[in-house]
Amino acid sequence: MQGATAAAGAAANTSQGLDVAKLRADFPILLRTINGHPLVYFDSAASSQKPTHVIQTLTDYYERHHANVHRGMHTLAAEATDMYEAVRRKAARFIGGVDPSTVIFTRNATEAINLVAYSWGEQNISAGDEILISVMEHHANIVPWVRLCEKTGATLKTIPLDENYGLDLSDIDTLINKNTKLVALTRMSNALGTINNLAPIFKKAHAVGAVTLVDAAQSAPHMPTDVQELDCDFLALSGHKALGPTGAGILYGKAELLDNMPPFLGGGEMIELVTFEKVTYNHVPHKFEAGTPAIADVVGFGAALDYLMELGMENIREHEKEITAYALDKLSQFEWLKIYGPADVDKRGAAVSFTVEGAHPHDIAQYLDSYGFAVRAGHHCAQPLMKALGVTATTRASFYIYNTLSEVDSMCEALAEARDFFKV
Ligand code: C6P
Repeated sequence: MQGATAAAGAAANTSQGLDVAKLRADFPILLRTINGHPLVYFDSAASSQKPTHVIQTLTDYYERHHANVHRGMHTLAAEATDMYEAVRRKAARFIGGVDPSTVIFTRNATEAINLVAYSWGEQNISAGDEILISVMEHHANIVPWVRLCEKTGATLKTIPLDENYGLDLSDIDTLINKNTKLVALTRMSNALGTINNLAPIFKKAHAVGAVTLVDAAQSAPHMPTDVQELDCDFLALSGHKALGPTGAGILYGKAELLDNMPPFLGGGEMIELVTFEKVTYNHVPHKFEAGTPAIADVVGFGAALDYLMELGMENIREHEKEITAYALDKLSQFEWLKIYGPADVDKRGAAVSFTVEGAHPHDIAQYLDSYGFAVRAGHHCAQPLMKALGVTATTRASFYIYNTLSEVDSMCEALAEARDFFKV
């Protein structure tokens, strides 16, 4: 591949509001070479890379402040507790300025959705009820509901895809009916990039008394999030996709729902009074944070939120629109490549899935890796979606704040070479 690695390494585009060349220096991993080529990290939808600010915050926490939270009377315990609780306030601001007590720390979006399925679901769902999701959901927003339906005798319904890889809402007034108890939808598909306009759907859900949940795992790291604007009752996200460490995510829930839900896990910290006969519970959010939490990861997540809010979520969205539009334009010039996802960047985020005629998506990913490109290939934990698309897998390039147009150019060169290599 001619000159592609140098172009990828140089990577100095500035888009409105983001000084990409400058911020790339904050990500030490971008200095790595992979198979002799500069790393081009196009797998942020799976997990983003971490800026020095986050890495140093983790180190500083462990070197200077670590103790268990909410338990000790000593200075370090107070410091750790203050740092941990400060992140709750930050996260509350990040999702639209909610009451911090409505923000629960979980390990990730998966755990947040499961918390709702167990705690809210088992109390509120019974035989005859309906839960509505969509065909484009990640397994994290499918499996907990399938399991809940198996346990309770409720029925799982799905919103199909339309021809533009959006939600087909033509039957929405049938799909949302008096039996609907929960509507749980992704704001952005990890495998199509589609951004869903959820508020009108949630309005219909609320009109029949249903509860609404947003899977914001893919949207929250990439665009502004406002739970009031989304009109949702629950929202789940993962910190590790938003520059934070693995091990810290959040569940937001409306106070009246959280107050009335039983705990998810039992143990230390979530109780008020324990006897062998009876247990009473701590108030929200502690009722849902049994055991020692991932304190350092939460503190690191706070540093990631600072970094993102400093850049500005609108600026991040604009940068990603620019790079996605560029990638879609370049990729759509290959007649042997098929893109799965909306063509309109106003309706999609920065995860671009595609297949190359005559080559398996895994082979394409491996070929790209030989030139230092990290992309994901597979079903993207969205097997029902793959079935609806009529494929078993796609290759996915997903972009974030540190990616540049020249990196996209390089990938396109490598793809053209891969096509020649695999062509029969
Ligand atoms: N998607 C991807 O490569 P966790 O694993 O809990 O942090 O996130 C789960 C999850 C939930 N919803 C959506 C829309 C997601 O994309 C993901 C994670 C990664 O696409 C890993 S499978």
